[in-house]
Amino acid sequence: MKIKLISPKMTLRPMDSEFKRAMSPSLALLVLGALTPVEHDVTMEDENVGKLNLDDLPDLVGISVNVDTSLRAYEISKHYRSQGIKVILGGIHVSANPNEALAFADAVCIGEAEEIWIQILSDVQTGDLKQKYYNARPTDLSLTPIPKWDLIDKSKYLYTNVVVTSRGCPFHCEFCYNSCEYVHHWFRNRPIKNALEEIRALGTRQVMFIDDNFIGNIGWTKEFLRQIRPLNLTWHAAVSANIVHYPGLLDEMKDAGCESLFIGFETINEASLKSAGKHQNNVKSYEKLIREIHARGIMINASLVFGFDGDDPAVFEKTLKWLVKNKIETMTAHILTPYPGTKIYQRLKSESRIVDIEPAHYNTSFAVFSPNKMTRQQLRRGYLKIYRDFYSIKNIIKRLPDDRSQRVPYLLFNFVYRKFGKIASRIAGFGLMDRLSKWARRLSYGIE
Ligand code: B12
Ligand code: SF4
Repeated sequence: MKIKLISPKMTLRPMDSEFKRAMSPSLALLVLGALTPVEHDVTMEDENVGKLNLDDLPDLVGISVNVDTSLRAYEISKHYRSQGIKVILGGIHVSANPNEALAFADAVCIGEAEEIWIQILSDVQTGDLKQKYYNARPTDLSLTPIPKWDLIDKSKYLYTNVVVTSRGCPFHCEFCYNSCEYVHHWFRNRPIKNALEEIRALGTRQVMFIDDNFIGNIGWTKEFLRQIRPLNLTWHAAVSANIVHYPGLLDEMKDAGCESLFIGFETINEASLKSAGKHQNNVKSYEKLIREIHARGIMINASLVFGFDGDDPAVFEKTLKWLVKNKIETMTAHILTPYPGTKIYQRLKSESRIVDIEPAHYNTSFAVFSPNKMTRQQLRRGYLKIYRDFYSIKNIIKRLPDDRSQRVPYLLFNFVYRKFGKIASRIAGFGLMDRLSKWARRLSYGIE
């Protein structure tokens, strides 16, 4: 069979550049490619880095869908189905909202695909495609294959060194898709030897771990760190703020090559944290955590959310001061967004507070609900302003890391990716993305 896998074009927030779309290919589709038996002819097209060829006639089309790409995915699906081609949709948004998605496709995959993809392909071949595919148990992650990287043109992406070592998260914050009931979210790690094999196959010494929570099982993380140390990698990962209780783990991370950590601080407002059910975070220990991380020469990407029930318009100025004072190297901010299927969606819906249902607005840069202590306009304006202010030249200079070894990657990210990202990404174009990132790595860490 001819199988075509598609990643629909994502929406950009006002502060985003084409770098966002070219950041990395869909790992989900590369995994599906790897799961596909060799007798099939599998291809992948990513609308984020080029135009889709919609004139072809594959036997099966598979599309990976997030909430903000859902309308485009449904459009693409409609096009193929009008020609009698079978379309299956999967991914986070479809898994959380299978009935909605099924109205636009022949079949949907709810949750992980590893244990059901072969069955789906065989059902297409025998003309017996079911409407819903759902793996009743959490996937055994030893079955996750090495992604089929040769499906894509690597030159079009900034990062083709992304690795997942786990699925799920031990926590279930109200606003996160990990709060959805649809499928198994409990935390699982891959066998260490599989993750190591994947890293070696990448052929690079710089790796981005894109797990929800790299420290979901600290025993596993410690053993993994011990085993990657001899590889002399530099790497980046996302961890929960409870890492403050494990200073020894931070030492081991630095020894194993950690350069930066993405941390979901979410808010410096205690009442807001409580309202989000984020009990593992403690605002009082945030500054200690930052000191511990910086002391080890690791940079911080602070993830923040604005619009919690405890937030009023003063939250933006307070947070900006806090970020600058603590010399946070990079910030990723979001307007609280009730993704359909999450606990917060159910709550805000029951309170009749969801006022914008345009899926393309669910990319965390729109106030799609009525906030508690400010207007939607105040929330959006404050969010746009904190981005502008945080990445102003004055504040980039004020936040310059004390650790000299971090200054080059710091300046590259702040200026080339954020401040002048729109121009820089246009100059780089899609064909030069990998060269740009190799150049950045060489300048920052002396490796490719
Ligand atoms: C890497 C990543 C990114 C990368 C995306 C790179 C890319 N081209 O895909 C970047 C940094 C660019 C990014 C951007 C954004 N992201 Co993001 N991202 C992730 C992250 C951390 C990992 C995704 C991943 O690759 N997982 C590994 C793969 C193997 O697992 P998987 O996707 O679940 O796929 C499995 C199944 O779902 C299924 N499957 C998936 N697709 C398909 C398709 C078919 C046909 C089938 C059969 C099966 C199937 O099979 C796979 C194997 O089992 C997730 C968090 C997470 N844990 O999923 C957030 C996440 C997907 N992102 C999210 C968000 C909100 C965004 C942004 C809007 C953020 C922003 N404010 O700009 C943008 C928009 C992105 C977009 N529209 O696609 C949300 C999505 C919420 C939602 N309900 O849609 C998530 C869940 C994070 C979160 N906790 O909120 N992101
Ligand atoms: S700690 Fe992060 S990944 Fe885990 S449930 Fe909370 S927001 Fe989601």
